[in-house]
This record gives sequence, structure tokens and C-alpha cells, in this order.
Amino acid sequence: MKTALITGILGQDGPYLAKFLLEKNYKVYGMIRRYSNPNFENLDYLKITDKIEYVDGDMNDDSSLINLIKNLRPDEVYNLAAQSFVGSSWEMAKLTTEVNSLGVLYLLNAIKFFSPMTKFYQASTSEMFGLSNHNGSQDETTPFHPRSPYAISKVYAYWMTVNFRESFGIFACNGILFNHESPIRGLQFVTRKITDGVAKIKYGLANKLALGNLDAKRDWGFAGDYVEAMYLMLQQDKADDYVVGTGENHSVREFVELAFKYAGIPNWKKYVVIDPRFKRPAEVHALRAKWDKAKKVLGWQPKVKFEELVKMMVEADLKRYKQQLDLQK
Ligand code: NAP
Ligand code: G4F
Repeated sequence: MKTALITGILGQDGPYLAKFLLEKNYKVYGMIRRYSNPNFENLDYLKITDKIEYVDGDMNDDSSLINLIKNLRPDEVYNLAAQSFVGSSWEMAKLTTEVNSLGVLYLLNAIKFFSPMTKFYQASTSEMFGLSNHNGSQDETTPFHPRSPYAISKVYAYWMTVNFRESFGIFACNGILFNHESPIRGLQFVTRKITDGVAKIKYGLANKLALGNLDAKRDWGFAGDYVEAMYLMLQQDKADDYVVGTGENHSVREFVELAFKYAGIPNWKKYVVIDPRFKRPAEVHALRAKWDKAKKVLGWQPKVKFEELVKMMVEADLKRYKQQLDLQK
């Protein structure tokens, strides 16, 4: 039985990846940091909470990572833990750097010294491209132009991953993933903020949805599809870096329009207000993946299209609020 350690197990991608690996008969260890009250909601949603073995560790604490790698010596490590919210990274640049940059160095060092055969996946991001428009789409050869402390922290981690591969022969890969969403996406991210907001409006629990820049465009895919690409990267003969996305982009405005439509609420403009607090000091205007390499080498392709993704998220949030309201009756 293969073993995998997933950091960031309580986030969005951790549960989808864990489910995918469990179905492949892996033994899955999920790293959790010290919490007085950890939140298993996302794992509960996918009905896998009791199928994972939880282990303690914090990306800020190198000795906890050394202990884990030394004791488990897992076949694969998927490093998904991060301060992943771009919007907060200006106010929390130091924390963001410690978790997203130094934490990766600690993990790679632990692998190098205590389990050099462990394969390593680093959750890199399209945010690293930032302003690099590159004729409208980005691939593995596109130069980075990060626009936030978050993106900068991820560029460091990207290069450290490449460097451990080149310097020490560690099987270390970067998945440069474009935005991916799901019904368990964090509520701060724009897609889920919209679908949650729309569901509240539908049930009379809110009458406004405050957003920032509606013109930003993202290449939005489904998280459940993207975890397969993470796994495939670690099954190749040679470690490498891959862009993963859908090749289509849409504006926040288009997402809003569709979400209101799927909820059956006419005239979205009546509800959406622009609040400058949700605008960023430096915006990434548009991202679109050129994911030919992932298709050619990994044989991967996305399954869920944009419209289907919006519908899935709206329906899930409508269902959540309906269940809550039914319980209160
Ligand atoms: P997420 O929902 O924000 O989950 C991140 C996880 O990291 C959380 O479970 C969090 O734990 C954990 N974490 C934060 N600080 C930690 C620390 N000091 N020690 C240990 N764990 C810590 O993110 P996601 O959307 O699943 O994304 C997974 C990874 O992919 C992240 O690295 C993100 O930057 C990257 N990424 C995401 C996307 C995307 O569109 N989703 C695209 C490209 C790259 P708690 O639950 O305890 O807070
Ligand atoms: O949903 P977002 O916060 O995601 P963002 O900044 O693209 O980052 C996400 O995807 C990255 C991959 O490219 C990941 F690496 C990262 O960890 C994270 O998962 O914002 C998307 C866009 C931005 O342009 C933002 O300015 O939506 C715009 N936006 C407009 N109004 C808003 C809002 N974003 C948020 N969060 N909240 C708003 O009210």
C-alpha cells in the first residue's frame, strides 16, 4: 500500500486529493496544525473524515516537519498548506512568507536528510505569472511577474522545489495550477463568496453582495479535476513542472451574472455593490492557462466546464441554506 502525506488537509484541495488517493488504495496521512477546535467540515462534505490518519505539524515549525518525514517516510508528500488568500497577503506578508516559502524549504530539507526517495508535490500557482500576459495565455515557459506578497512567496517555493530537484536529485514537481473552485472553496474567495451570497439573497437572508473588481478574468476549473493532475505528476518517470488549467477565462462579472441566473434571481445589478475594500493594491487582470504539456505528458484534461462549475456551486449553497432553514422550522 502506497503512503501519502498531505499538508493542508482541511482546506479545499486536501479533501479532494485525499478522496482521490483513498480510491487508489493509498494510506493517507493528513497534517493538521495545533488548533483548539479544528474544522473537519470539508472532509465531512466528501464523507472521508474517518478514513484519514491525522498527524500534527505546522509549516512554521521545522522540527515538526522533520519528525513527520523521519517517522512516516511517505512515498509521496503533497504540500498544499499555505496562507493562500492573496487579498490578506499584503497585511500578512511575513506570515505568508514564513508559511509559503520557508515552510517549503523546511519540508524539502526534511525529505533530503531523512527520506530522499519521497516524491514531493509543490502547490505552485498561476498567480506567479501576475502581469505576464504573454499573448493572453501562460505556460511553463512564461516569465513570472508576481503582484502580491502571496505570489512572491510562491515564486520562492517554486524555485526551491526546482533547486532541490537539480541539486540533490529529489523527485520534486511544481503543479502551476490556475484557479480551481468547488462547493468547499473557502468563503473569502470570489467564486464561493458569490455563490454563498446569491444563496443568502435567494432565501431572504441578505439583500446585497459587496464585491471588488468585476473586470478581473480568471481561468476557473473544478478542484476535483485538478487533484488528478497532482497525482499524475508524481507517477511520471521524471520529475517536472506543469501548468494546469482549462484554457478558458471569464470575468468576475460573468461569474456573478451566471450565479444569479442559476439561482433564478433576475436583475443581479440590483444586489451587487462595489466596495473598494475588496479591491487590491496591485491586481492580476487576466490569467489563462496553456496546458498542452499536462495533456501531452500526463494525459490529463479538465472535465467540468465553467457553466457547470458555477451551477454546481450555486446548487450546493442553495441546498446548504435550505437545510439550515428547514432545521429551524
Ligand atoms: P486552502 O483552502 O486555503 O487550504 C490551505 C490549507 O493550508 C488550510 O487547510 C490551512 O490549514 C493550511 N495551513 C495554513 N497555514 C498552515 C501552517 N502554518 N501549517 C500547516 N497548515 C497550514 O487552499 P486550497 O485552495 O486548498 O489550495 C491548496 C494549495 O494550492 C495552497 O497552497 C494554494 O496556495 C495553492 N493553490 C491554490 C489554487 C486554487 O485556486 N485553489 C490555485 C493554485 C495554487 P487550516 O485549515 O488549519 O487553516
Ligand atoms: O477568488 P480570488 O480571491 O482568487 P485569486 O486572487 O485569483 O487567488 C486564488 O487563485 C490563485 C491561483 O491563480 C491561488 F494561487 C490563490 O491561492 C487563490 O486560490 O480573486 C479572484 C479575482 C481577483 O482578481 C479579485 O480582485 O476576483 C477579484 N475580486 C473581485 N471582488 C474579488 C472580489 N476577490 C475576492 N476574494 N473578493 C471579492 O470581493
